[in-house]
Amino acid sequence: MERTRNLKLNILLLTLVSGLLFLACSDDKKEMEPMPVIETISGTVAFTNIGARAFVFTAVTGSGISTDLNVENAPLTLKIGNRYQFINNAGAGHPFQILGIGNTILLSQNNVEGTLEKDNQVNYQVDGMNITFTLTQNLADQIAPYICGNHSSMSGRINAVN
Ligand SMILES: [Cu+2]
Repeated sequence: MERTRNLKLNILLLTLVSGLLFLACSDDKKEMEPMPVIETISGTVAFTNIGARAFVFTAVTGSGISTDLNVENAPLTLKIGNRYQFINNAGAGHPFQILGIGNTILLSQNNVEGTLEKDNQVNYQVDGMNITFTLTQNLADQIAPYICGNHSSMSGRINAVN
């Protein structure tokens, strides 16, 4: 009888100790969690098209984003770490894509899935003809031109800056 009780006590103690250890470890893990996902949009850019020849940016608001308005396939400058919304007034016939090095597709407005669309920190969202994403360092490291998913002549440079 005494032995069984001792065994039970030991098991109880072991359970308690391992429980405490687990809690201690979970606390450590909390500090290792990635940065919070950014939801606030810093800057927006609206654009339209000139036939199948060019994208043309028509309006920029907010901060972190700059470009030349009403210029064909103008370069875009985006500050790293900010979240942006692209308003595509060119329509579904001109899906906006952001390419990566070696012409991989990082983000794509059409049914092609870009390699960073599921990235938690990029937090890519499509809302009608608008796309929203965060320019993470990882995305910035890979970023190459923007391009239309249907017309390769509709393309311009993206400069990711600090
Ligand atoms: Cu197009």
